[in-house]
Amino acid sequence: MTRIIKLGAAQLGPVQRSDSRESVVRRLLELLREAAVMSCDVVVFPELALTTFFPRWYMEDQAEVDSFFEHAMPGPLTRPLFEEARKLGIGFYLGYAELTEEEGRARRFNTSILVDKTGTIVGKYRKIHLPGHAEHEPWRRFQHLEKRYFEVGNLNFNVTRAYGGIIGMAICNDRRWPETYRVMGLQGVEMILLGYNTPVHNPPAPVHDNLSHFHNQLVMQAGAYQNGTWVIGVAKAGCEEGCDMIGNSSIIAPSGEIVGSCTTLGDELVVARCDLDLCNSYKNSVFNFAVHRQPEHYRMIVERKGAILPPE
Ligand code: CDV
Repeated sequence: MTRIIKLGAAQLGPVQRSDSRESVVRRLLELLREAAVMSCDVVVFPELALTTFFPRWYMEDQAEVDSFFEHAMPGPLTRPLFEEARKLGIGFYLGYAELTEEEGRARRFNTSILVDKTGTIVGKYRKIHLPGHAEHEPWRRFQHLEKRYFEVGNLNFNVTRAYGGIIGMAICNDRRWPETYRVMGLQGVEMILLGYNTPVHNPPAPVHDNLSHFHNQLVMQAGAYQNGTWVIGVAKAGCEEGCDMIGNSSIIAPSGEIVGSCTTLGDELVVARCDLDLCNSYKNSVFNFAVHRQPEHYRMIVERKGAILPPE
């Protein structure tokens, strides 16, 4: 029996600072309904899908920062998404800024959730690889203050049994790190869902700017192939508050091939029938970890933050 997930990659065009949450949720609902008409099982929305990418601004007023965060999920403005999902019998992945009370204090994470067809949250992930910087750097054309506004995620790279398969989540910069895929690959992941906000311009390394699309696809295609998993990468794209962001939302098969991708920089749905059993031909052959992976034969390398210790 084949295990098919009909997957909708729901790219969003820009969300401006003046756009209300209500208006963004209306756009998400429209994409959700379009996906339901196409018989999708699950729809993937981008990272921080409910607001503009606010880490591009330096803000000192915590109340202002917190206005970009969700204090509950679902909350009053996002509940319609969950209700519509239940009504249509379709699930979704959603990225948002999470403000929560844990260990007796307010904590802020760049978070994604996986919601099943009954509108129930069945998985949660908090971004681990937070790019950018923590202090104001006025020399930049725009800031990237994720290290200021979020804590590093504390939920590991776990996988969830959902939609008849083994599903993992990651967020944006995580996709550039091989360990993201491998940690989930070692848990048998069959489909990794991830949203991103990626500016074309990279202030610390502008020579990479013309490679931003290539690097986006390179990392996701390699992660898919090397772990025999589907990878779904979904952008918030276009010109947001003067900052150009890449699109190219893609559905990538375990072969590493792109089987569907967005062609615009706006709200756009791309759909593919994803056969989870395609993972097996990679997991059982060239990437049969139990048979061919040789971790016990590597020289033990001890990693320190930012440096690899030389071998003894
Ligand atoms: N939102 C992100 O994590 N963006 C990073 C940028 C800063 C390079 C990314 O990896 O796409």
